[in-house]
Amino acid sequence: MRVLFYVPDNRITHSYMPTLWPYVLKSLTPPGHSVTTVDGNIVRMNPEELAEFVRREKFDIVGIGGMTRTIHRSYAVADSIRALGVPVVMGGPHVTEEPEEALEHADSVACGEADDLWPQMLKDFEAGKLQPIYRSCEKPSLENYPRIPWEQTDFRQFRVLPRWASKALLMLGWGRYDVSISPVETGRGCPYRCDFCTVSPFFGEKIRFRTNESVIGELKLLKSLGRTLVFFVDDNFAINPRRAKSLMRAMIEADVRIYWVAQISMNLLRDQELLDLLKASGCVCVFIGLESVLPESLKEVSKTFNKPEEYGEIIGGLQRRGVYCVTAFIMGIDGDRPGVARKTWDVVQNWPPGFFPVFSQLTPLPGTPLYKSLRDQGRLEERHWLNYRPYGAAFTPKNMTPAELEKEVRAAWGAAYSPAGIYQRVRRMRDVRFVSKLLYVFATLAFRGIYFRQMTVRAWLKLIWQNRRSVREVFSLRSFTNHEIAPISEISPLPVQSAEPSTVTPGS
Ligand code: B12
Ligand code: SF4
Repeated sequence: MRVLFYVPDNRITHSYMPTLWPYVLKSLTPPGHSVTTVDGNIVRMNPEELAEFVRREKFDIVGIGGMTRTIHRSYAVADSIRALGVPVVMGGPHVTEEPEEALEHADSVACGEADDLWPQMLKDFEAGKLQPIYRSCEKPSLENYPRIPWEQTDFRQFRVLPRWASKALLMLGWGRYDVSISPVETGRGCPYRCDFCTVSPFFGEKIRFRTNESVIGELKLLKSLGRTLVFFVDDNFAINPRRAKSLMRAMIEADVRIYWVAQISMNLLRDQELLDLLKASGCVCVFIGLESVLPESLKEVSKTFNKPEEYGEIIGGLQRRGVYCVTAFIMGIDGDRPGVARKTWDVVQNWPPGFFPVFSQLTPLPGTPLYKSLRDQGRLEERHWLNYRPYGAAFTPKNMTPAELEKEVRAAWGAAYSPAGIYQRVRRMRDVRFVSKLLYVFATLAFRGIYFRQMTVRAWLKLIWQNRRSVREVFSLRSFTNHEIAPISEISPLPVQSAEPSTVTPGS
């Protein structure tokens, strides 16, 4: 059989790393089938062009990803492909919650984790017995996680830097800064059950981990392929601190030395030993869901383990070790009122400067407690995903209008990523050395692109000109003599202790 996996395009951003599910499912595909993956954020095709590609390449079946944000695109391409008579299967968090809706566009839907379902779906398809719905009864153990054949992947598609910049780095002997990101999962599940999040309902509250050996094997493979940065896509990498420490020690012991980023909730980042190990094992950036600086809003979304009064200190603790952070905020929570962007920025701008703030509006995703409660209150735009509007409010906020909410999100991005906002942070990095500063400014401008459209060379040149004060600061003389935030090459391993994994301690 010839299988095509298609990652739907979001029509805004480029893909800077492979999306994991097609690679996991490919490695679980029984021998005798050929699997091709197309990422719509790399190869931009409209539904008709994709259908033409499917016809030309004679695919027998097409698997399409189904997340809420891009589900309208998934359905559009599925309709075009099915019009050719080629069957479509779908999977992912959205269609797991809305299988009936998905079946209006697909022949079959995998609900939940599909590690065990996919081989069965393929077998049934070959036998002409494809079922409409496949549902996993048990969450798959990750003890026997498949080996992903990354050596078969053409990573050149997933560039972060433009080609000329990669070449320039290579010529300057700074090839290690040519960021190339690879996704790796080490565990699934989260016990925290934040109201807006699909992870606990989808992956379950019980956490399952891969073995240290399996993760290290994958990291070594990626390193051998010249990959420079790993994104641990676990939703909370340190959810079991003892296990996280054990894995990081094992990475140090095995001398893996690949830089990595991960998502970790802020309550777990109080642990100084954990922070030391992050640094020692190569962590360069942590994604933290701070959500709000207002305790009343955190309470509304059941995330009171976040303590706003600790945010600055925790970010500082990471930065002292040369670890940057992406701080994610949600606006439109019931505690929020007009002016929330200003309130947030007033707090955030005083934090140690090496962070990248991102803002989104609260989004009711199907299957979450938030979704159910807004629906019960009649405040939900039903099936809002079919009428997708980037950063549009899909519900009626309690203390503002939807338009006011959209304005707040815009104001937050505007404050954080205006030339003045960026310079405010870069200026406070006076004591930081050149490479770190340069990377920070480049990454800041790239993060700006999540909200503001800036895909062309012209847009980037304009951006650089607008931010010339920050650029000047990067190239100032003091940048070449300072070293306060360690550059990412200075990873000094800690003494290695036991690398034995331990049992789960949720909620710690
Ligand atoms: C990495 C990640 C990202 C990366 C994606 C980059 C990339 N190239 O991968 C970044 C940071 C860019 C990102 C962005 C966003 N993300 Co995100 N992200 C994740 C994260 C943490 C990991 C995804 C992953 O690799 N998982 C591991 C794989 C193996 O699991 P999986 O994708 O679910 O696939 C399994 C099954 O679902 C199934 N399956 C999936 N697809 C298919 C298709 C077929 C045909 C079949 C048979 C089976 C199948 O099989 C797989 C194996 O079991 C997940 C949370 C999570 N743990 O999954 C959130 C998650 C997917 N993201 C989410 C959201 C909301 C977003 C954003 C909208 C956030 C925002 N406010 O902007 C954006 C939108 C991105 C876009 N497409 O435009 C939600 C989606 C919920 C939903 N209902 O859709 C999740 C679940 C997190 C959450 N808090 O709820 N994200
Ligand atoms: S801690 Fe993160 S992954 Fe876990 S439920 Fe909350 S938002 Fe989701």
